[in-house]
Amino acid sequence: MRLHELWEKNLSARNAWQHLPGTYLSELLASSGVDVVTLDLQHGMINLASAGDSILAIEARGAAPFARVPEVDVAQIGSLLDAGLAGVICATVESRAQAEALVGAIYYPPIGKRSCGPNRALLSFGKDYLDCSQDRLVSFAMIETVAGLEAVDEIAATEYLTGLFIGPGDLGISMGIGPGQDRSEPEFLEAVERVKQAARRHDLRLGIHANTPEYAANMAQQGFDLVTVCADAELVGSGAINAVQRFGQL
Ligand code: 3PY
Ligand code: MG
Repeated sequence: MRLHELWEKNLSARNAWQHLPGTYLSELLASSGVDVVTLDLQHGMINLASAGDSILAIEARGAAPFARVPEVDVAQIGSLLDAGLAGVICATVESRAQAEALVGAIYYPPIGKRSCGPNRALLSFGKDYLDCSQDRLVSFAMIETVAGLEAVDEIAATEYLTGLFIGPGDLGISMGIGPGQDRSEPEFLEAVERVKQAARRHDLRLGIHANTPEYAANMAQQGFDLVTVCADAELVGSGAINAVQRFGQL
């Protein structure tokens, strides 16, 4: 899979964020050249059945299907992975125990506790899926609260966790500097540095959400391995506003 090849070469992967359900939308995003499409099951309008369909569509267009989930729900994560999901980004991880639960939900024994029933994942990854899933499936713990920041070292020390993913909006709110993306407040950049250092110490991948490809590129240059370069709702919304403005007032 392209994602792991990029990471082996220490290149960053480009992520598209999908909030709205639909396989055609998934195909459009995955065909853009991004390496990952993340289905948002926390703040998006995508349910489990729709995510299953989108996983096929994303995979068919050569990108890796990821999902952002609101919490470690073993049943939900298991179903998504059995359908062929390649990576899980779990919101609001604030402790080592939560990070361990995440790893436990994704990987099979003896690493984790995932129940065996890979079904469609065998078609996505091949017959050796059970033996190789620990090398192929990606687990990101989102650091997006002060509590998560305080615990970032113990979270990063979780065995088999792939990486840390910063949620700038929630992190800013939790820090008392308000919501926002693509931020450059000194205290926010300090928090980013703290997450970066923890990831470096424990040899983890680093991800961050961004609202513009320029900010994402800047983060990629600073060593982030997974950066969001676009999101469906913003693309449609800003495209429509742009069209109306260009049409003008008759
Ligand atoms: C945040 O900015 O809080 C996020 O969760 C980004 O998706
Ligand atoms: Mg968030």
